[in-house]
Amino acid sequence: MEMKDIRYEPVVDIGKDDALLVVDIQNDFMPAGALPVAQGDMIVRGINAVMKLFNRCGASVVLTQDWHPQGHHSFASAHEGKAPYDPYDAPGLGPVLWPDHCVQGTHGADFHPELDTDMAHAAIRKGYHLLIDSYSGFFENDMKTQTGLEGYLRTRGVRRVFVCGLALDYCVYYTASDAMKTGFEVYIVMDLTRAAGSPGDSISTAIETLASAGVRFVNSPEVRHGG
Ligand code: VGL
Ligand code: ZN
Repeated sequence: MEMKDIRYEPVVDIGKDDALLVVDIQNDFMPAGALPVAQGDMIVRGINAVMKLFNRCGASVVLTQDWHPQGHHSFASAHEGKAPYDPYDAPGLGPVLWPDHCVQGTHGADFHPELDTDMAHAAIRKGYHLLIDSYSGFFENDMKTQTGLEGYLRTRGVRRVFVCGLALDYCVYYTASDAMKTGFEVYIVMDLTRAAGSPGDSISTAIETLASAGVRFVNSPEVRHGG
């Protein structure tokens, strides 16, 4: 399934039991960053606008932040003879290794300077265990260690989550699919996401898997105030 085959929802009205998840809008995922996502900077203004909309609607806004210790095992540099984007498969890691990125306390791990973080009610950090990655905002890649996001959303009465941010084929993908598994209704705000595109089929695999899991797709102009 390709991007052009996606069926988009008509207007979606936002209310109190909705949450916007803004995934990994951090310097290292920007075009000049360590793990660049093409056009990653082009979605920041649109995300600010939709965060504002969710605030006006009484809905929740949560940021996620990739937050690795130095020497994290998702980094190629932690493995003898490996280069960034080399295939790698180990429990909680892979399918590829990454350049060093989003190291705790560095500029690369900071949110994009133009992201209006004042509009967020909470931020969830992930990927801070040395030996295991966490693409999803909900679970680490061992598929059982919780970040606490599910509890946060549940205790606030959230039923639907809207996911935007970076990267569509990794952290957005895993966040959306774990949100489905956890029992939320899930929408991806497609115009406010961009993909890493590595390996080559990662984008089509992601959207196909999400669509067949029941995830819905929408664009931000169709996301409106419920009134
Ligand atoms: C991500 C690769 C490694 C992401 C994070 O935010 O999509 N991708 N760490
Ligand atoms: Zn990472």
